[in-house]
Amino acid sequence: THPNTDVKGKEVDIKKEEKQVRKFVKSDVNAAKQPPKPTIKLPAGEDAKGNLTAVRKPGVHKVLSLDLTHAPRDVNAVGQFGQAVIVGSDEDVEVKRRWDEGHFNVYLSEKIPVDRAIPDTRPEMCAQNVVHDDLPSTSVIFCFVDEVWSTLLRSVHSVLNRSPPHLLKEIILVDDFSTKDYLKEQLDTYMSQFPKVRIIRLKERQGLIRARLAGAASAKGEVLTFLDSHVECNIGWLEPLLERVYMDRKKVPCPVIEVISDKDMSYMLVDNFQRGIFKWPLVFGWSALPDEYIKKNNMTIADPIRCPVMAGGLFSIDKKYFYELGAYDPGLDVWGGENMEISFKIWMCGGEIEIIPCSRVGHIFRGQNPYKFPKDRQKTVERNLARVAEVWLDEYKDLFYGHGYHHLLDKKVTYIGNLTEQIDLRNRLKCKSFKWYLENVYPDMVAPLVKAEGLVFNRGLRKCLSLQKNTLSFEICDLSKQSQHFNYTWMRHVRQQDLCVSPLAKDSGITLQLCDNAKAELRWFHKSSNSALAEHLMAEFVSRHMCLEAGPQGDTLRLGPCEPSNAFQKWQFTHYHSQ
Ligand code: LR7
Ligand code: MN
Repeated sequence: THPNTDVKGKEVDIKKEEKQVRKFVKSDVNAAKQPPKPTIKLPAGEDAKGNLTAVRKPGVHKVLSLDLTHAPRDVNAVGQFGQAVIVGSDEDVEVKRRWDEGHFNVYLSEKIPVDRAIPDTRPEMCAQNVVHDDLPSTSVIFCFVDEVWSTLLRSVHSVLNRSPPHLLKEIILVDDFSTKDYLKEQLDTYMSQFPKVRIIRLKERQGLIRARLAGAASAKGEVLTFLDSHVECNIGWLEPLLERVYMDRKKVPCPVIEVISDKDMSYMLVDNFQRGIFKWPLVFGWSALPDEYIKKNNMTIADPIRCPVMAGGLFSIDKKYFYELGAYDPGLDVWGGENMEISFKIWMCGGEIEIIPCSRVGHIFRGQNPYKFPKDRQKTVERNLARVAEVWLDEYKDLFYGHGYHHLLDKKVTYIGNLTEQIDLRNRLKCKSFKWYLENVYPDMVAPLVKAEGLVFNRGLRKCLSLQKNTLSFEICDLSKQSQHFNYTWMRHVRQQDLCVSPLAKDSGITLQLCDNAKAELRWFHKSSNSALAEHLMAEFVSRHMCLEAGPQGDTLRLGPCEPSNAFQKWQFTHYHSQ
């Protein structure tokens, strides 16, 4: 017998209950700020909506659109149905006092039932969708460090209450060496009432990446489903995810991540057609699908959305496939960058990432991480990102370093650790290039390999820089002469082939050196407009106030104290790709 039958009677009541309150606030959290651009190419065997053109097997049923909570709901409880709660001003002190425990309204969260109802925010057609009867089962993995009691429980209850039992193999809680007492025996005792819940305790702080790996290693389900430990899974969230994996084991589906307010704990709807993207230097963000793309492909709000990168915390993946991909780089520490790593890996090595609008999970977005980083937070995250850039970005890694991470190059080798295994893995899997990824998965990404190029025109002299026989000089500008062509790179090099324009340390002369990313003295600040020293080439490393300057006779090239209006210090490249 299918679980659909024994709970069917309940379905009606609960639906009615949830319809009582449906007040959603359009959220501008993470709203798209980028103007939409080109189209995304489709893989073979799939239509524009991401539906596979091949059907798998007969034996389907309607998505189980129900909340399996059998206990009668306390309709008078605060926060019920995902409503906002206004805390009385007399309680403000308590709210403030407890805020830092989780960097959200911990005080209020405690007053809200751990199994509260939330509004069914799926597009209407989702409830009519069919899924296969023989979907694979999943292990749901929550890793946490010092998570707030009420939100951890609410996360677990939402999975227990809204997942078809036959598909939920187990819930694995990986305690990443929490320091809070309530997360010890008290948590064991509480969870012992649920046979499906298992707790794994790490003996030292591993960070979320290795904590997830520990959870995955002991998972018994065919599919792994990772979730953050402060979420609420919505009605019918699981089946649409598993359906995608079942149809194609290389699909990695993510739910729509909705917003649970950190202040009033209300459950808020997010905009439709949002996909995960990144900007330089590998910063995650959301961006709406281009309108033309939606129209051209006749997309409805319920169709899967192909995603260049995932947010990181919430996704399902075929367990075997996860390991075929080499799981996560275990050298990533604590927090950050792992979503970029797994996203590039999935796309470049033959898989796909999708957001499934019929699957929705609320997440508390916090202003700060509420737990301590064993080392400096900034350093940890940038080190993780540098590992990802070194392994996956090919020649485009310059764009990563060029957007504010030059300093990582100075001591790269010792700083970011050994990458041999990750590079071997990429070769073994015969993954495609990052260029392929940009062209096929994220064509609207702007990724010029140099910042500027062409002739280097000096405004005062009205001549161009030329490099002949290892010597720099000035000539009448002539685009047809290769000797006058230079690049201004992301490393901030003024470069022709392997040679870089370099200040001489001793006098204020200029020389040429073999380009070397690790040599900070080869870096020149240059902005073509919008700065006090527009068009200047500033030798930051030598002195903050020294600029490249042509002699009025065109016979010298030297460093001089920067002067905003000195035309002999103004240099212009023929073409600028980026500012
Ligand atoms: O050392 C740690 N050990 C842990 O177990 C640090 C964290 N954790 C746990 C933590 O308790 C939580 O359950 O790991 C989970 C994620 O940590 P958060 O909630 O502090 O992360 P986040 O929500 O701020 O950040 C997003 O990016 C992270 C790092 O790259 C992870 O991928 C998170 O899972 C991810 N969260 C989401 O994708 C939810 C939507 C956010 C957006 C956009
Ligand atoms: Mn989170």
